[in-house]
Amino acid sequence: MQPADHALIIIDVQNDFCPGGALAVAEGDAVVAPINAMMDDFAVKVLTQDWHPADHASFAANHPGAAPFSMTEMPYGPQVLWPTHCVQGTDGAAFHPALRTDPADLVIRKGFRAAIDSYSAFFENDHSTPTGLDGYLKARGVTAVTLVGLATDFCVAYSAIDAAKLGYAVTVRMEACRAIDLEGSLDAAVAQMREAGVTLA
Ligand code: VGL
Ligand code: ZN
Repeated sequence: MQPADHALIIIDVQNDFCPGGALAVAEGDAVVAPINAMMDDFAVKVLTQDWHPADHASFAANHPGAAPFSMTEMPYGPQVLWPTHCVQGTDGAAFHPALRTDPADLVIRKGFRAAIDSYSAFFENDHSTPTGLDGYLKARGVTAVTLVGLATDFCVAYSAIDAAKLGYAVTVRMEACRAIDLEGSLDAAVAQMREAGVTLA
């Protein structure tokens, strides 16, 4: 059992990020078994859920002529244009059916504002709009977080770096994560996490 002030944050283990999904991560479903096994070791357990309206600005389909995985400029900076994924209320947005969700204390949804994407569980992609997770964890006396889930190089990495900036002791359990790996994004994310003081286990 981990100390009571140590939370497990399970990032986006949703059907669309698993094989057969709209933005499938290779072996995305391989994270389910290790995550299920870890859950009972943590006093505080949080699930995040990518949760977009159909008109979300991160979808290539909402930018005429734009190809999925191309880049665009948003008011808050560069943004990858993704295949349409995790649309609110769809099966693709649901958690993987084998993921244990009953033990979770909190489900935090992100990316629900049409004009702004949110990779991190703490802040949207403008790096300033909070999701509320920091307040929740601080109110529960959490000082350390372990992150697992999908995808290593986007939502897990952004969440880990934000958590470190917010003062948490941060561990990413790499065996319980899988990456999209878009043009070297995994290597870059690993370097940025190390730079931020994140422990990669
Ligand atoms: C994610 C791209 C778009 C993720 C979410 O969970 O890593 N990646 N939306
Ligand atoms: Zn998304």
